[in-house]
Amino acid sequence: MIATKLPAGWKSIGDAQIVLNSDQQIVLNCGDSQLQVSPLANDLVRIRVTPTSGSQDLGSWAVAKERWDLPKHGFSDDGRNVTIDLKDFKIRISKSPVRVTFLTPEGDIINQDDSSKGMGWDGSEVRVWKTMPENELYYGFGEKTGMLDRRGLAMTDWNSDIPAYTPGTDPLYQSIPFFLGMQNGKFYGIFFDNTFRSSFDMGKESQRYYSFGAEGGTIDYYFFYGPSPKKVLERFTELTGRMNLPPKWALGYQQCRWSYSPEAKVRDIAENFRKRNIPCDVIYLDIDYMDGYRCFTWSKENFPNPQKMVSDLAHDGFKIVTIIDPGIKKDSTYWVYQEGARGNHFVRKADSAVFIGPVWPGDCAFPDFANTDARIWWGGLYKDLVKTGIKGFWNDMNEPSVFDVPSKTFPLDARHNVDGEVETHAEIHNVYGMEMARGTYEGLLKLQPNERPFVLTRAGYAGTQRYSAAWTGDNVSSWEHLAMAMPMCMNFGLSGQPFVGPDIGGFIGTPTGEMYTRWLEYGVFLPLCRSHSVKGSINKEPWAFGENFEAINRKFIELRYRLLPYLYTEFYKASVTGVPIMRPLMLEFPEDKTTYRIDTQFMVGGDILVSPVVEAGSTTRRMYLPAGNWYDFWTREKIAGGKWIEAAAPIDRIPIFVRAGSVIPMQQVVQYSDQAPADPLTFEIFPSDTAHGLCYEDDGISFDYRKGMYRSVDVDVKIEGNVISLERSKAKGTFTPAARSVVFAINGVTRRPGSISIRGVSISEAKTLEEVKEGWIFDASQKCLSIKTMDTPDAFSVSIK
Ligand code: MIG
Repeated sequence: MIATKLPAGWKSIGDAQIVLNSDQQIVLNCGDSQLQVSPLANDLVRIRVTPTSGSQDLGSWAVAKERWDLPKHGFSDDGRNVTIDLKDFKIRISKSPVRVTFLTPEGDIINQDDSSKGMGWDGSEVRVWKTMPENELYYGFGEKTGMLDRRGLAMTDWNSDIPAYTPGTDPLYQSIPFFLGMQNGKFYGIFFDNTFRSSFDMGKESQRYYSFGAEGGTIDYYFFYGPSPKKVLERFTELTGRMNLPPKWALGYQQCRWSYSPEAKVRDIAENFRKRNIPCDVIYLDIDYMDGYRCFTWSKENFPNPQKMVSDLAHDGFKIVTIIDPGIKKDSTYWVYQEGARGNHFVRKADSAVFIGPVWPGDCAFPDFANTDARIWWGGLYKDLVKTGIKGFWNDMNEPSVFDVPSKTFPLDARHNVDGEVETHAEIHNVYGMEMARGTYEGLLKLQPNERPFVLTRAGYAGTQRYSAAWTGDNVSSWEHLAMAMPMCMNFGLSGQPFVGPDIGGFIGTPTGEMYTRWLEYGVFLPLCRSHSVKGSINKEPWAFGENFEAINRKFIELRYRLLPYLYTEFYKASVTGVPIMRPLMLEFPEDKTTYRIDTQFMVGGDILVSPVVEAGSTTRRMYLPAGNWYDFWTREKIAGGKWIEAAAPIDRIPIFVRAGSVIPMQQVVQYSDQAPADPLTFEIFPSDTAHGLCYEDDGISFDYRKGMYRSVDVDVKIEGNVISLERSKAKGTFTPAARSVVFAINGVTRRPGSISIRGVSISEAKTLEEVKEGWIFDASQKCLSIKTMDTPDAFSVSIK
């Protein structure tokens, strides 16, 4: 036996003595402990080590899918090694010492336990050590500051409220113990499902191995094999759940501040948006709308008639989102406190008295969101706000954050009543925020069963995307933060949470007009597009920096609205695949090594590449275009990729490229998402020899799409010599938009067409498309041929000669 070299005090897993193989599980009895290997799919296995004395599997907060159609596995035991064969990979376990190795079907090692350390524990701590190949990179890990690739870094998972965090701050608000490992474009994933304070050391301590572990609980992890990164993410989000399709308005521009108050200020902000023709869907109310920070109340003084205000603003297309914190003011005359106390819904200390800690309202009690009854009670509290017309809810401070105590949170031995089972705060801490968001989400569903909830949470754990969007907390108005928000959001997306964004413009501090505009220019491409700012800061609305910047800000927010059909389609795809909307380049181009460490460029969906400007005073941007052909979104010029370029980036432009071969659905500018239906619906076509795209639509608000009330069409274009043929598929689904036009704008067309026919009938050239129901125009300077017709549900083709 090889001597184990664990840290002093650590005990290694013992040798395997008895091996049992069944359809569900392979169990290796290893002295004091037991190694359980559970294949769940051909590319997914769960690895668990428990004491032989028995430890119940109490279930997981993260796992959404408990029952799997178990794959058939091959099994062999040659005395030294146990080998388990799955279709996509195999697992080899040496018995003495017990070490786990994952291999491709051909026998190449994907990932293996460190030979000298393996798996072990010390008291209540558990840890797994893995060999770290020289050329392996690591992504994901939830919400982390710093760069995209995490190799060489050590990170902790412990939900923490750290305002004005810096690029070195760790941990932050969310804990998602999942990562992707990648060598040469081949990916695996590991999800360490342990809610205790945990840590990942990805080569900081040693370049020879990496490790992950926690201060309690068991070794319990899932191993996913791709090798494609999208396949890993699809499987990971099958396990932990996917974002539900949000209401379409949540994709609009969102304006926040701590705080817009009183009512006159909120109305003034709304008026400014409409007067200035800057599109906006959402205005947030931060903590000052409440009566003394009491959740679920209104300040009578500042908001005397919330119902009237909300309905007036709704009339102008605004949706109001209010903040709700977990801290419930300890006030015997306050109904929420009374109900919580009476219902026994609050977290208790080890001595069983209700835990009281100070936050905004002063001394507070905190709902025990780990308890089903408490969550149901909590969900019901939203009733009056929903009746008032509030459309979404923003759950803050739910790490949980507590003022004036060194730990900034509950005592670790505080007690949560997990439906009869008492668990300590040490175990529940990292899921407290997720369970708050869950209580909110499920409560809203109960109050309005056929309306998609919008919840935004600060804290979370793996799986929070099932209930809520997320933002990256209290960032800073600096170029460093402007740049860092990109890898932060991308790693969030690679951890199962696609609906993310930072406070655009920076929360704390004072951006220059240039910085605010540069931030917004790419902010409009983020899944969550929200400006926010701290109390006492300068104004940070899109018009706050003078007319020149205002005009640019308007143009970019308009661009987001023009792109709504594309963004909504990408949201829909993310809700069914788990592949994020905002993507690092390597997710689309895993074969291209240059993409592996690109932090400040990103893809929106599969087809649009955005290269923000991240420095003051720049007018050009050195950027990487991955292999293939691209179109410059601004000039429509075609350019070959696979190289670094210096792209023009004057203050009113950031480089945006569209992948050749794509079709991007777009629409006219509207002032809010549901102001008017898309008309015309425009398919911007960027051909290579072919082009393909999809447009998904539905009513934008209800769950009827799940019953088939949606409309999805494919557009396929083929170019052969001088002939372009376009096929619009038959519309799928039963959702029927009002009669409208559709425009196909084919870019890169150099020759004026001789004849065009649609549905077999020839159509004529027009002067402008606005005035005709059907016709075409050719813009030689833009190399763009635009064809307009009625958007009928049947399949039809367009032929251009
Ligand atoms: O202790 O509600 O991250 O977005 O504006 C600060 C006031 C509490 C922190 C949030 C921030 C919000 C602020 N909150």
